[in-house]
Amino acid sequence: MGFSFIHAADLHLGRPLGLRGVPDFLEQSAQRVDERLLNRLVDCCCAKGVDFLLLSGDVFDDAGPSLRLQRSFQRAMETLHQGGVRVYIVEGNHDAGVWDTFLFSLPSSVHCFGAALESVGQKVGGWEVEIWGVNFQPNHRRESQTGLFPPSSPADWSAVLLHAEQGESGEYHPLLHGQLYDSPFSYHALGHEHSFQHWRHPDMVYPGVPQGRDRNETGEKGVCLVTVSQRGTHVELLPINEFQWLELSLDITAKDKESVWQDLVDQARTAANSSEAFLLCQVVLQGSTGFHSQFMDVGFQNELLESWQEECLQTQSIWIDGLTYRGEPAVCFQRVSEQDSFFGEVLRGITAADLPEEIRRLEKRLGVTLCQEHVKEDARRLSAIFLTDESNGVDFDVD
Ligand SMILES: [Mn+2]
Repeated sequence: MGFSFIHAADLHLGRPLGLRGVPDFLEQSAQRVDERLLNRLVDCCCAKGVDFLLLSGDVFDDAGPSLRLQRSFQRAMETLHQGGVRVYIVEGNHDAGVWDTFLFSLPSSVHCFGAALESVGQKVGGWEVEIWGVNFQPNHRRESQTGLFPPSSPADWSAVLLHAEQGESGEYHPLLHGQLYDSPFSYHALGHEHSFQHWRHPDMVYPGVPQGRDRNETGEKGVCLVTVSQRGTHVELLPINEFQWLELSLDITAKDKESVWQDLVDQARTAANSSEAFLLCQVVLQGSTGFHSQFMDVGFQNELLESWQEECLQTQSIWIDGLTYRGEPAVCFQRVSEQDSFFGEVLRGITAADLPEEIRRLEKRLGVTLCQEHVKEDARRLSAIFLTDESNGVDFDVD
C-alpha cells in the first residue's frame, strides 16, 4: 500500500508569454495560457488519481492577481475538492501576501500555510502522513529555513514545503542539499528554481516551472508525480507545458543560402512533429560562410525570419520567434595575405609577428597559458570579422 501526489511550483500565473509580433491566433491563445495551465494541472491530478497536491510558492506572478485569474484558481481548487484531492500551498517571493488580496474563498480542503512552520496530518493509503510548510518570509529572506525544522517527525512519512533558493549565497532562504542530511522530513517539496532538479537521500525536489515563459526557459516543463510505497519514493516529471521554448542551432558552414533556408525548415518540421507542445523557436545560425556580410544585414535577417515564420506556420505547431546570427566570414587567408590591400597588410603583419613578450604579459594579466599560434589564429579571425563591412572597401577572396 502507498500513496501518490503531484508536486508543482512556480506557476507564475499572470506572467505573460514573452512573445512579440505574433499572428492574432497565437496572441489570443497566449492570453489564456494560465487558465489552460490550471486545467492541465487539475486534469493531471485527476487522471493520475493522486491523494494530494503540493504547491511550493510563486503560484502567482505577483501578490495582486486579476479577478479573472483568482476565479480560475478558485474553480480549479473546487474541482480538486470534488475529486477528493487535498491541496497544500506556501507563498513564494513573488506572491508573498497573496491571500490578503484574494476576493474568492477557497474550499476547506485547500490548506494555505502561514508565517510559522506548522504541520497538517492526513491518513492516506494506510500511512500517517504529515505535511509541513512555511511561507517565504520577505523580512528574513537571507536566512535558511532549516533552523526552523523540528528535531523529528512522528509520522510514517512527512514532507515540507519551502520556497527557497539553492546554494549558499542565495538571497531567498538559501538552501544546500548537505544541510538536509539530518532533516526530519522524508521529502522536501521546493519551489523557486525554474528548472527540474532532484537530489536523493533525502529527496529534495524542484519541479521547475510547468510552463516556460520566455526564451531562456527552454525544454519540456511540467510537474512531479511522486509515488510513495514500502519500496521507496519515485519521482517522475510529467510535462504539462502547452508552449515549449526551443533553440534551433544551425551550422551554415559551406552551405549556399537556399540550403540554409531549407535545412532550417526541415529541422523545424522535425522538431514540431516530435513534440506534443506548440514550439516557440529561436534560430541561431553559426559557422563560417561566404555570405557573412549579407547575413549580417538586418534587413536580410528580418526577411529571412518572416519567410521562415510563414513557411513553418503551415505546420500549425511551431512559431519562429527570433533569429540570431553568430556566423563569421569564410576567408581564404592565404590568398588575401598575398593581396596588395589593407587587409592583406594586416594579415601579413599578424603572420609575421613574433609576440613572445606581449603574449607573456597577456598571460600574466589573464592568468592563463596561451598558445602563440592560437592567438594569431584568433587575431586573423577577429580582423576578418571587423573588416568584413563592405564600406571598408575590403575585397574578400572567399573560399
Ligand atoms: Mn521564486
